[in-house]
Formats: sequence, structure tokens, C-alpha cells
Amino acid sequence: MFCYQCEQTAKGEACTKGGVCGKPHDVASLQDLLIHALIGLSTAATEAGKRGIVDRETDVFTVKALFSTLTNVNFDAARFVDLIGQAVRRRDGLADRVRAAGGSLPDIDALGFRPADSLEGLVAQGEGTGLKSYPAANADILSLKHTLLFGLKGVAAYADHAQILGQEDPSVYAFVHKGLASMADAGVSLEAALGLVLKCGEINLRTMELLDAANTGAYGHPVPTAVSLGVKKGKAILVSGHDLKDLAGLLEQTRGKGINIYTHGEMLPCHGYPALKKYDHLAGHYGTAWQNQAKEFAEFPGAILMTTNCIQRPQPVYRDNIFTTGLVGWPDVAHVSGGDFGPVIKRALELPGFTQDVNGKSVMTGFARNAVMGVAGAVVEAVKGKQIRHFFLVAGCDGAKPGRNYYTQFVEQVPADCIVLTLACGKFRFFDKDLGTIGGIPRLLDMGQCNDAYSAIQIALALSKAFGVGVNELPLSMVLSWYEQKAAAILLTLLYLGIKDIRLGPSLPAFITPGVLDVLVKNFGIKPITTPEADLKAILG
Ligand code: SF4
Ligand code: SF3
Repeated sequence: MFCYQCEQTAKGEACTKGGVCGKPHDVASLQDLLIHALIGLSTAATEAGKRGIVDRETDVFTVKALFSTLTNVNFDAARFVDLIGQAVRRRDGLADRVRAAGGSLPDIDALGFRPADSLEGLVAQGEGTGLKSYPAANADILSLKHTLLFGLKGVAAYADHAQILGQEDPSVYAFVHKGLASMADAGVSLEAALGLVLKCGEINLRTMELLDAANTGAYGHPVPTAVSLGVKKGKAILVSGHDLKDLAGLLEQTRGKGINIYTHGEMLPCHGYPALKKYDHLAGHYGTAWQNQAKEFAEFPGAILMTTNCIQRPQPVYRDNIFTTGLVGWPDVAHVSGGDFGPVIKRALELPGFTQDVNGKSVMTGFARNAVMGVAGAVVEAVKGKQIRHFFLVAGCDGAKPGRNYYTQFVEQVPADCIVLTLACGKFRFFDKDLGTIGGIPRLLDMGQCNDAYSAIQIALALSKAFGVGVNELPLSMVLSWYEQKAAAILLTLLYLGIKDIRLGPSLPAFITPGVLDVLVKNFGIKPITTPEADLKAILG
């Protein structure tokens, strides 16, 4: 296997003998083969599109299959065997329609391959289709192809979340197909590869806009909300991942059953949505970011539901309590589907739950674009009156590396006349710190999940309009942490928007060659994080 799509990759280079994330060789190989099948499917879909043939079901399938290969989503070989079979059937169906319409298809392996009929055979086939097999004239072009592929995985995640709630745009699907098809194109130039990477950022912005419309359309605009970190006596279910619809379904199905629902990790911002916070039994938030789940899930005395990434190997002590749904999978872990959470509820009722109330701190969430723009006038006045000196967007993924302490220390050292905007699971490094307020405006504003990066972009654009300057001239600095491929997609969106001087950590992506990094540094001033002291000094002077 050869996988280097996430920040955790072995030795900062690549996982070649099993993933640091727990992805075994056979699953890695099946994921490679699935991408290979999708490259064939997308090549057929792109040719079909030129003849006005669009198959929405195949489009939806493509983003689900791609999302399944995102880090920490699905570790279940059987599910990938099924997805590979579906991809090939859909590929052949579309290819037939292209030929029937008088079109032709390129002669590439991804269009011709037939899946083996055994698991071992598929794994062996996958071994020849990995990232290194993509044709490219040089290492920099290959690096850009991989960057595009990982960006597309992030787009696919957002597109799937949006689609589940009824928001779709055919242009997003068309670009996903075009981007995947380009993986097999041996003639892509450096300029064309860079163009596709930046276009991926643009398409990701549109996709995040769809997701924002989906979430706010279904559950209302988040409002600032205090969330308890304590627990209530009684039966309990913990919901992790990112999926709002699953949480809404579970809240509805547990109504009046005496079960309290707690959010974990990236589900924390759900407390801010009017149509979710209205449930009295949405009791609070339990735990921190994904990499702490082995300890936190082991201590949770109820059932646990994983709605999306990031799942880790379930420990024996809670293996019978954890359920996956949607695209998440782990071999031999119970999977619920069709929005029926009956088995999760049954398990929660069998388990003891919390035996007593425990009061905890509370944290604030819900400062998404609508809430922040509601106080934009006060914010602008505070900047003009010099009460607010600078904004820091300290956002992105969390992870297990010790170097991630940088983000905690950075926020601790941000001067008292500055505001910290945050989103995604990286915030758990500092989410419960009381940073106080400036003129009634909290100094720590949680804008939501990684899926809500659109809110941060809209706030930055609104501030730039209010001050009559470009985003790069605003007193705003982005200090980002990445782990998986949604973060890669967001980074591409920021580059597409021309945002400069982003600080990125805890390490730079292994899939970026020195040549590509040079382009990013020259054109965008992107830089690795150093120390909180040095970076704050460089930013604030
Ligand atoms: Fe390694 Fe990350 Fe790939 Fe897992 S997803 S195999 S940790 S690079
Ligand atoms: Fe976190 Fe997995 Fe990226 Fe959603 S939960 S930000 S890592």
C-alpha cells in the first residue's frame, strides 16, 4: 500500500505497511481499486455529459464512493467490494449510452478492467492501481494530481452532506467527474494541473454554499448557545461525526424515551441550530476531538453512534455499544441504515447510563455567519475604535501529534485586544477556555464544524466589504491545522479566493513536492507554523 492523504501519514512520508489510522493493507488496496473504478466511471460520465447524458443517481453514487475513501470513514473491506462492483456496473452502463449516442471512449485501463471475483483477487488488482500508477510527466504534476484527488474527496464529503438534505448542483458533480477523469490523462501539463487544483477550490466553495443552505434550510441559522459539558442522570446516547440529519432523526426517535442525547467531537455546533436545540433531551456535549475517542467512548455508559468520520478502531470495552451509520464502517461493528436508530436506542436502554447528575462547565457555540453578521456593526466600530486590534482564525482539524499543542499555546498567547474565530475539531485544544469579551463580543467565537468553513469565508468577505479593503488587507490572520481531505479542499478554496499568508500545520502535506510548495509560497505566501511566540510577533509586529 501507499497512502499519504492525511497529516498522520507514517514518518511524514507515506503509510506503506498498514495505516497509522488503522487502515489495513487490504482495505487500502480496495480503496485504490475503487478510485480506479471511479476514474473509469467518471471518464464515461464526462464523455456522456458532452452528449447531454446525465445520470443523477450515478453522480450521487460517485460522491458517496469517494467520501468512503476519506480518512477515518470506512474500514470495512466488504463495503468496498460492493462499491467497486457498483462503480463498474454504472461505468459500463454509461459507456454503452455514450457509444449508442455515437461517441467514443479513450482506451484506458480504468474503463476496461473487470473486477476479480474473490476478495484476494480484488486486493491484488488494487495493488497495481495506487497513487503512484497515475501517469504524469514529472513529480510536480503527479503531486498536483494527488492534491486534486484529495481535494475532490473533501468536495465529495460536502456534496454528500448537502445532497442528503436536498441541495445539489449538477456543476459540482460534473467537476468531480472531470477531476477524476483527469487522473488517467497522461498529457496534463503543469499549468493545467494547477488550474484544476484551483478550480477544485472554486467548486468546493460552491459545494460548501450548498451545504450551508442545506443545514440552515433544514434546521435554521445557528444562534449563540451555551452548551453544558456536564451530564444528567439517566440513559444516554453519544453522537459523533458531522451529520445533522442523523442527529435530528435520533432526537425524534428518542423523544419521551427517557434517553439523553450528547454530542461528541464535531457534533458540538449542532446545539446552536434552532430545530435541534428545541429538544430538551439534547442534554450536552461529552468529550473532545476524535483522537481521544478510545478513552472517552470507553467511559461513556451508553450507546454511541458514529455518523461520519473520524472513527478509530473500537476498543473491546465499548465494541458492543458503538454503531456506525451512513458511509461509516468498521468490520463486525453493528451498522444501522435507513434512518432507523432502533438498535442504538435498544442498546442505550440496556446500558446503565449515568447514575447521577454531574455539573460541568459550559461552552458557547453557534457563532455562524448569521449570528456574527448580526453584530457586524458593533465589530466594525470596535475595530475602528481600536478596542479590537486583530482577528485570528485558528481553525481546522485536531489530531494526535504533540506538535498540535502549538494551537493551544497560540490561543493562550493571543493578546487581550484580539478576537479568536474558530471552527472544526481543532478547537477542542482550547474550546473551554474563558477568553472573556471585548465590548460584549466574546473573544472566542465558535463558528461550527469543518463543514461550516463557508461561514468563516462569508464573515471575512463581509468584513472586507465593511472596511472597503480586500480580505488580505483585513486585520485577520489564518492559522490553520489540517488532518484529513476536507481540510485540503478548504485550503484549495482559500487559495482560489486569493487569500495569502496562511499559516499551516502541524506539518505540511507529504503529497506536496518542493516544486509545488515553491509555487504556493511564491503565489500565496503560504507558510508552516513555527512557534506561537514567533508567529504572533510576525503577525502583530
Ligand atoms: Fe496513513 Fe493517513 Fe492514509 Fe491512514 S489515511 S493510511 S494514516 S496516510
Ligand atoms: Fe475533525 Fe475528523 Fe478534520 Fe471535521 S472530525 S475536522 S479531523
